[in-house]
Formats: sequence, structure tokens, C-alpha cells
Amino acid sequence: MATSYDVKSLDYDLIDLSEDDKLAAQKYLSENGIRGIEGFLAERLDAWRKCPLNIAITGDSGAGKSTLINTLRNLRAEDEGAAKVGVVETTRTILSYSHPSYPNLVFYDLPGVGTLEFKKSTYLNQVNLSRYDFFLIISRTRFTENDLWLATEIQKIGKHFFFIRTNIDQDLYNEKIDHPKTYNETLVLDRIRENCLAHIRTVDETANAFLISGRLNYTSRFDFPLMCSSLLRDYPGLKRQAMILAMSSNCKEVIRAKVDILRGQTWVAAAVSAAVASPPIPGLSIMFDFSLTVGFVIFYKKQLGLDDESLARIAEIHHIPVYVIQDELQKILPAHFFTAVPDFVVSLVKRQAVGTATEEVLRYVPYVGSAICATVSFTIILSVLRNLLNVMEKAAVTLIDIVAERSVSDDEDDDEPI
Ligand SMILES: Nc1nc2c(ncn2[C@@H]2O[C@H](COP(=O)(O)OP(=O)(O)O)[C@@H](O)[C@H]2O)c(=O)[nH]1
Ligand SMILES: [Mg+2]
Repeated sequence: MATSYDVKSLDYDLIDLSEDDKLAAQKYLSENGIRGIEGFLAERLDAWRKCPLNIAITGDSGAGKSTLINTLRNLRAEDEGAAKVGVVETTRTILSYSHPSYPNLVFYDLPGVGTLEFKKSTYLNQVNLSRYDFFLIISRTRFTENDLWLATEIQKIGKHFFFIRTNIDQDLYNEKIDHPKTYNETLVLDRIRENCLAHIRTVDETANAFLISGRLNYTSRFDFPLMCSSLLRDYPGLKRQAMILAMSSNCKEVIRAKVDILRGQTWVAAAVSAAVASPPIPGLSIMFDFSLTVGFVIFYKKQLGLDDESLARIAEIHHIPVYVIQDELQKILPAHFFTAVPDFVVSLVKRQAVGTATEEVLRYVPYVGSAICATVSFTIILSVLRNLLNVMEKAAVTLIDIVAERSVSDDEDDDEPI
């Protein structure tokens, strides 16, 4: 097969479909037949956008709540819609901030326990813990007795929480200035971690603390990636998939989780594209819904942070010239992936050999019907989307490596805080 990528046609493992999607599609087919199956499947592809995701961030004033909320929304303090950040900024009410690209993901800035307006005795009534899916309890020093109390209350209602120690970049910088001769980053981090754990494990023996910098340019450093992957792993049940798709792709763990989900949905995307035989596209011998397929590729680009806007933002935040990023990524993906998605899709479809996918494709008969499965378009679009995701994953991971390299070399500059 003639492709310019380092991937083999149809070289993918058998993928577990979501049980939910399978059952729903099967039920639809048995009740309605093939008519309208593409509309039904398209709706399921989009269902995650409606799933409410509510994350509470709590901690004392100055702990870094607003900063972390902005970072999780991929914003800096001065960007439009950002939470106000500052040494004297105090949260007196519960404020909510939705993710700019995925409004169903909402972060709540909760005042810490024991502030003037939010006393311990009234906190649970004021805050109503059951409204949130997940809690991030943050501190820039030691977790307080009140933080620990809150954790036990969250545990009592069966919800999840993380302890997050912010300001790690600043602590390391101070250590470096104070002890230039003996400074050792790993030892300092170990000491901070031990100090945190000794305290929080008095409440929960298995509790962990994530050591992070809440600032946007440190999302690939310290425990930030681990915090993200743990959040995705522990996010309650059915909402996990929506959470993965709604989260910004600022570390490898999130990218891998996104690709897993997108790959698991390619059969739905291929079925929806193949079900509608639009007028043929010049140069292509198969009929499929071209604009829909282009739409999937654009969606994957945005999901994996490879769209123009995301790339420009990465360049700006990390002070990396755009051409450096482009040069690296164009070693993996061709230029027209970035500049002209429709042309790119045409070239992919042209190059995609039909292959011997019968067995693989037959697995989907119960869910999309034999009429769609029998089409060449279904097989081809399925292969195109899966192969493309493999390559895009590689590109998105490379982008994280470029960013990580850049932030480490920034650290080595002694004149600036880390
Ligand atoms: N260096 C560094 N500064 C931070 C970090 N988190 C917050 N800050 C700074 O600490 C101050 C208070 O942060 P803010 O997010 O407003 O705290 P909040 O009161 O909990 O919302 C601001 O000046 C932030 O820039 C961090 O992880 N590292
Ligand atoms: Mg604040």
C-alpha cells in the first residue's frame, strides 16, 4: 500500500466497543431496521457533550485554586474569561468556570473550610458536596486539619478527592537559591512529599498527594501528568469517557486516553460516513459522506491539540517559534494535514487499499447492519480513521516532548524562577 506514513493498513488490535454503544445500536436496529441508523449513531457519538462534569477545587486563599482552574481550562490569568488570580484575591462565594471549548466541564472555586463566610459548622450545608463528581483539595504548604476533615466528609458520601500540593516550582527555586551547593531536585521533592503524606495519611493510609505547579507552562512537569491520568482513571463510571474528551490535551496520559476512546468509536464514525452515499468526490471511486469524514478529522485534530489554534497557543505559552513546532510535526504528518483537511482526506482515501478486512468488519454487523458493513466505504473509512489516529497520536506525543524539553531548559536558567 502506498502511504507516506509509518503505519500498516488495518494493523490494529481488536477493539472493545463500549457495551453501551453496542447494546443501544443493536436495540435500534432490531426496532427500526437500517433506516435512520446513521442519525442514531451520530447522536451517540455526540452524547458526551451533554454529560455534566463538575469538579470542585477547594483550599485556603492563596493556595492556587484560581491558577489551577485556569490551567485546567487552558487559560492564563490575563486571558479573557480567566478566574481572577492574585495574592489578595479571596473567594467569598462559590464561583463556577466552564471549560472554554467544552462547556459541560465545569470547575467550581470553593472557599476553604474555616474561612469567615464558610465556617466548618455550616460548610457542608453551604457547599452541598453531592453536587460535585470530584474534589481537588489544594494547599501550598501543609494540609490543614480542616482539609483532612473535608476529605473524610467526602469519603463518607462515596466521592473521590485528591490532595494537591501546589507551588512546587517556587519551592524548588527557593531551595536552589538557599542551598546552591547541595541542591538536588529529587531530594527536595521527596522531602515535600514525605511531609505531606505524614500528615494526610493520619486520615487515610492510602492517600496520595500530587506535587504540582498550577501554572500553565508546567503541565508536563512534576506530578501534573500523573494527576491528570489519575483523575481520568478515577472519574466516576459513565462520566469518565466524557471527562477524557473534555479535558485539554496537555500531557501524554490525556492524549493516550483520548486516542483510545476515539479509536474505539471509529466504527461508529465509519458507519455514519458510509451510510449516506453522497455524490462521488472527483478522483475517488467510493461514495461516502465526505464532509462528515472531514468533520471527524477536524474533531480529532482539536481533540489532540493539533489544530492551528492549539499549536499557536502552545508556541505562545512556551515561547517556542511556530516554525520549530511545524518542522517537527511535519516529519510525522504532511503539510496539508495542517493546512487543507479536505485535500488531506481525499489523499488518504485514495491511498487506502481495501485490504482483507472481512473478519474484522463482520464484527460490526449486529450494530450497524449488514448493508453498511458490506460497503467498501465502511471498510475504507474505518481503516483511514484508525491509521490516521495512530499517526496523530505520535504527532501529539511529540508535541508534548517538545514542550517538556523547553520547560526543563527554562529551569536551567538560574535568573528566573523555575
Ligand atoms: N510559582 C507559583 N505560583 C503560584 C502557583 N499557584 C498560584 N500561584 C500564585 O499564587 C498567588 C495566588 O494564587 P491564586 O490562584 O489566586 O490562589 P487562590 O486564592 O487559591 O485562588 C498568585 O500570585 C499566583 O500566581 C504555583 O503553582 N506556582
Ligand atoms: Mg482565587
